[in-house]
Amino acid sequence: MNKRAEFVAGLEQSAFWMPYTANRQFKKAPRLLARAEGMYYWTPEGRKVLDGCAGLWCVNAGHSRPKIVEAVTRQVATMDFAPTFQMGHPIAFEFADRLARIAPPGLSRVFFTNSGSEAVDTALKIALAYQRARGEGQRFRLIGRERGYHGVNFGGMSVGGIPFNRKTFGPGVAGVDHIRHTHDPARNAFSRGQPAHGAELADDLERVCQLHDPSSIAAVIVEPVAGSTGVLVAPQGYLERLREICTKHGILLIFDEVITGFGRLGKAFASQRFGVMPDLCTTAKGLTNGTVPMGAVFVRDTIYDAFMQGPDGIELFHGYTYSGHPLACAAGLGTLETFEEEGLFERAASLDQYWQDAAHALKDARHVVDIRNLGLVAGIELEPRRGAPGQRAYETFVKSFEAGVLIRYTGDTIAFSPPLIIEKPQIDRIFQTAREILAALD
Ligand code: PXG
Repeated sequence: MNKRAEFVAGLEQSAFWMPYTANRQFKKAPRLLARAEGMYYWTPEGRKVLDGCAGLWCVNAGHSRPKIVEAVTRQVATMDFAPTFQMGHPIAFEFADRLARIAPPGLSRVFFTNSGSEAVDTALKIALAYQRARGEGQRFRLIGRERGYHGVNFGGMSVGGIPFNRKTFGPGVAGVDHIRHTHDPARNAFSRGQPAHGAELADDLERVCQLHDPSSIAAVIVEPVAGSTGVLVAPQGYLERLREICTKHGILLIFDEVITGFGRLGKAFASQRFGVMPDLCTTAKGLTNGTVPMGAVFVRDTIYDAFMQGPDGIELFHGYTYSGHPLACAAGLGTLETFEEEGLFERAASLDQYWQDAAHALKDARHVVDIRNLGLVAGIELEPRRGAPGQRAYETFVKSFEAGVLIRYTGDTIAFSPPLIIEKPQIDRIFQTAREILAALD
């Protein structure tokens, strides 16, 4: 047996319980990656694979970039770990201050976590504690949206709106409700960028307010562009309306920018692209270019100030052993430097039109029923195979990997979100590969 065959034969017994994976199916026919650089992965056999989804929507500056590698290498040799509970290390302060400079205006306080899921649960807790700190402790409700994804911890799962992620895990957090999603293919199929129809769907928040009494609601959380449920872009005017309703009722608005943050839409954050400011903003992924796990919650200054006016002592009883981990901060600083030096957010903006045209060129491709896009994100929805929903998108993903292009799929939508360093011929290759695969697919 050669080395790969031996490895694969051992996989079925492997101890690794893989996340969000059909373990038995995967371990019989694994897809493996062994090395990465720039726009590419290499498999253990040395096959080159173009990265059409930035790993998992996180490697925004491309793989193994020198500034980031150097920063992390230097940091691990200098100080591996140091606590941030009643202790500090300069690099955590430096990174937070650097982030504050590119933060959405007014949201210049930063709380560090280790993932997007932790950022979401942290933001929800800050929202509840803030309402209490300002004398509105009766505001205990948290409102999410159908088809929202906010990670997998209990808070994020509860406000999330994906049935499979919820149904086997009990009742979740109390006091949660959901507004309806914005997906409306009957009116909006093949929209380029923000769909024209659906601003009025934000009024569903008024319905929920009337049902529960707005003075019981602490916060609303939404993704400006939902990634995991198939690239659902907020309709024109929708986020503005949501903002208005929240302001009117004293409800905090949280944008979950775990995917949209750090240049994905051609600006540092989606809030800047849309010109709508939330009160809190959750991030992760692109924050450290995926190199070291980290998340961050950006908090409106007035919210931070409310905590700082309380009694002396610990203002927020919350934090993780690894909040502000030195290696993550080093990776983050290297990432910001790379973004800035190479103008990657502007680069993403300049590719916007080309990307959009390349994606929508598949309008006449086989099986395609909708195409959605914004910034360097695109989703192509396929007609489900009869009796086997999701199967067609899954097969497209597998065949695309075999053809040398890594993409994602969710339900019957295939999703694309490349590193922001992508070149135009690589954009062509990603969509051309998808077109050829779809043409040959049942
Ligand atoms: N919020 C949003 C909006 C996300 O997209 C999380 C929170 C959770 O982040 P962590 O770091 O805890 O995973 C996410 C994560 C996909 C895919 O391909 C999307 C995510 C993760 C893995 C795969 O759709 N989003």
